[in-house]
Amino acid sequence: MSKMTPQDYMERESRYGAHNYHPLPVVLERGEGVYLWDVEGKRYYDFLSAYSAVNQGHCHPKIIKAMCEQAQKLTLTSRAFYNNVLGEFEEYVTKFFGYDKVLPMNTGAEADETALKLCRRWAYRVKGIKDGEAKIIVCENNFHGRTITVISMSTDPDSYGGFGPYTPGFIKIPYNDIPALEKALQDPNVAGFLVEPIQGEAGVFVPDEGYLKKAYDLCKKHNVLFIADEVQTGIARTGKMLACDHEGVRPDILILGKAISGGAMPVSCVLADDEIMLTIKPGEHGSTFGGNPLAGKVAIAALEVVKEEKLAENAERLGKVFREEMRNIKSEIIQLVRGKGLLNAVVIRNKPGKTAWDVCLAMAEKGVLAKPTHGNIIRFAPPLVITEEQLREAIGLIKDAFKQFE
Ligand code: IF1
Repeated sequence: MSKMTPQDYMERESRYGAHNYHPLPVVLERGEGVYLWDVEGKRYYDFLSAYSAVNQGHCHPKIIKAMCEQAQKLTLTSRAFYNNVLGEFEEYVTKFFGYDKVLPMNTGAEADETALKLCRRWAYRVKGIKDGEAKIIVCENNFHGRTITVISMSTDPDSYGGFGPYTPGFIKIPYNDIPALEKALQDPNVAGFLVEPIQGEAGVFVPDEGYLKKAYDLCKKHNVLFIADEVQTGIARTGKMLACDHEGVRPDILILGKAISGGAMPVSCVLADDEIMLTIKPGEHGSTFGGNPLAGKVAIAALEVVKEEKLAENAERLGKVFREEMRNIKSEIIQLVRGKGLLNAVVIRNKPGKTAWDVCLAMAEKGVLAKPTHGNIIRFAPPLVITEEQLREAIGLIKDAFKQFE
């Protein structure tokens, strides 16, 4: 059998796999730290980090060691029985983020669904809203996952189109709009406000300074739960452990995923205090893999890495370097650069042959991987372990790619 070409890999995926993605034509085989190598041995800087799941860098030795050790002992018991790791993870993660309790799940969407169920249950059992009448406020251009209820909150036809009928009970308001939130909160049946502290998928929309705090205070005034989806913005990505930390906001329900496992395996969770968390009784929610021992050990290691390697501080410092350097690029196709920490985006003035996709292809050629969102926005999110030297080398390659479009 002759060696497979990249084309062979891509054609095999097309033949046997669903066509629910349109990847960049790069076939990756190995990752280490900020680097990825394709099947032909070409090295790339990873500037997507699997959509911020690999904040600790690819195959971090500490995380992989924890994973391998546990994998040889016990991977899954289900929650039908206790195990010796789940409690260790629960204690570690609740103390790490400062909440009474955690409900462990696997994917971000499952964690968002769990948060919605907790919010509705709290509405009926604690706030006293009539059963079945609870409403949850969400923002336009949100992204919280791909399940039917989650896309029922979406305003993006690519996310919700052709998948109806939809789950009722959501009020959609503009993002970063306090008066709109205040108006929506007049409805006594509102139980929660679900928001991304920065809208990642929408194109790294950073709200006005003070937006999160004002929103939080308004929710408290109306006895409404402030629910932060930090699946993408959490775990040091924006220069603080949580994006809400930039404004000193402590969400009533905190949703985490992605980098809580360092990208080694799917781990997500929801954190809340007892008044909210204990409204779900035994047998009323769960998941086969949620809280499995392997996930627990991996997540503890992944969170230890964030602290030990001061990833938030690194993201804060190098994010400023990145935005300054990108803003110095004189290019007619760069409309603006925005972001926080190492979650950044460049908005492209798409022209024929000079689209964000073309730029991403050119950057891949130069050895930097990033992918456009919404057609003209390129998200730049390298692993948070990146050094200044590596960042500056990558920026040089990015600048070279942009030069092709002058
Ligand atoms: C895809 C987007 C990013 C998320 C937030 C929950 C979830 C996500 C804030 C759900 C997931 C992923 C999903 C992935 C691509 C990626 C993505 F472009 F889709 F929107 F990052 F921006 N909350 N985001 O960002 O977590 O169930 O995927 O574990 O679906 O294409 P998940």
